[in-house]
Formats: sequence, structure tokens, C-alpha cells
Amino acid sequence: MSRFIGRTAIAALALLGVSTFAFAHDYTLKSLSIAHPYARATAPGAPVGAAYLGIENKGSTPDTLVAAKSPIAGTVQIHEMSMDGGMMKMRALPNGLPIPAGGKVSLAPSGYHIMLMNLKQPLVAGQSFPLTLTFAKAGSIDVDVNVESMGAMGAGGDPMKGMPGMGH
Ligand SMILES: [Cu+2]
Repeated sequence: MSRFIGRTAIAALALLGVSTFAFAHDYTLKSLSIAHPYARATAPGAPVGAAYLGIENKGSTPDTLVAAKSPIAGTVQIHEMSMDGGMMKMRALPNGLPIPAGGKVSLAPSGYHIMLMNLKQPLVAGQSFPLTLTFAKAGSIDVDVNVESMGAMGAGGDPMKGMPGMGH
């Protein structure tokens, strides 16, 4: 399998609804590497989901993930989850997520995540959906998000469970 599959090919496959990327997959945008975008499956009718991925900045200037969007969600936000007085809380990052020069930032359960709100369809394990990431300096890239089972990467459990403010 190739780390060097062109994003054009991937975008074309995404348009066809083909989900062939059960393995880890990476993307390159200028000096940024984006690793293995994935989401967990959602229950039918669930209004929200979350997407996760890794970002490495191999360049010498910092960048910022400022926005994300997807045709499958009415609203997409960049969120941070953290413990606050013994409770897991999450909030949108109004200024985006900084990606330091030479640094790696992981969006993962119980931490930073891309919040998919007003889902137009359930996220079904084995399928995939397109997500556009926009960085302040590097610009935008379309990635294909693999949907994995609800317990995928499961140590943190379901990131949506028991969280306040889910009505937003
Ligand atoms: Cu969130």
C-alpha cells in the first residue's frame, strides 16, 4: 500500500463512495503531513460525530488549523476536550488549533477533535466521507475519513457520552 497515493485519486474514490482505505492513510499539504483521518460510527439518528487525525508540521513556521467542513454535516467545528472539575468538557477553539513548527498535534478521543454537528447521515463503519481541512498558511486539503467501529481506538470510550452541552 502506498503512502503516496495522489489526493486526486483519493478524492475521485471518495466521490464514487468507494471506501477502500481500511488501512492507515496519510496526506501531504506543503510541509504538513496529515495522518489517518478516521471517525467512529454513530448510532442511527445521532446528531453529532467526531473525526480524528494526526497533523505533523515539518516546516519551520507555525500554522493553524482554522476550519473544517464536510458535506455530511451541517456544521463542523474544531473542538478541545479537557477535564474541568472532574468532568469532561469540550469547547470550540475560536482561533483554531495551532500546529507548531516542527511539531505534531494529535486529534484523538478525549482530546482535540473535529466535531461534526447536524449530521445528515449516520456514520457507518466501513464507509468513508470527505472532509476539507483549512490551514491559515498551507491552505485547504480534502481528506477521506474512514469510519471505524464505535469502540475504535477505544481507550477513551465514546467521546460523546455524558458530555454537557451536546445540544449545541
Ligand atoms: Cu466536540
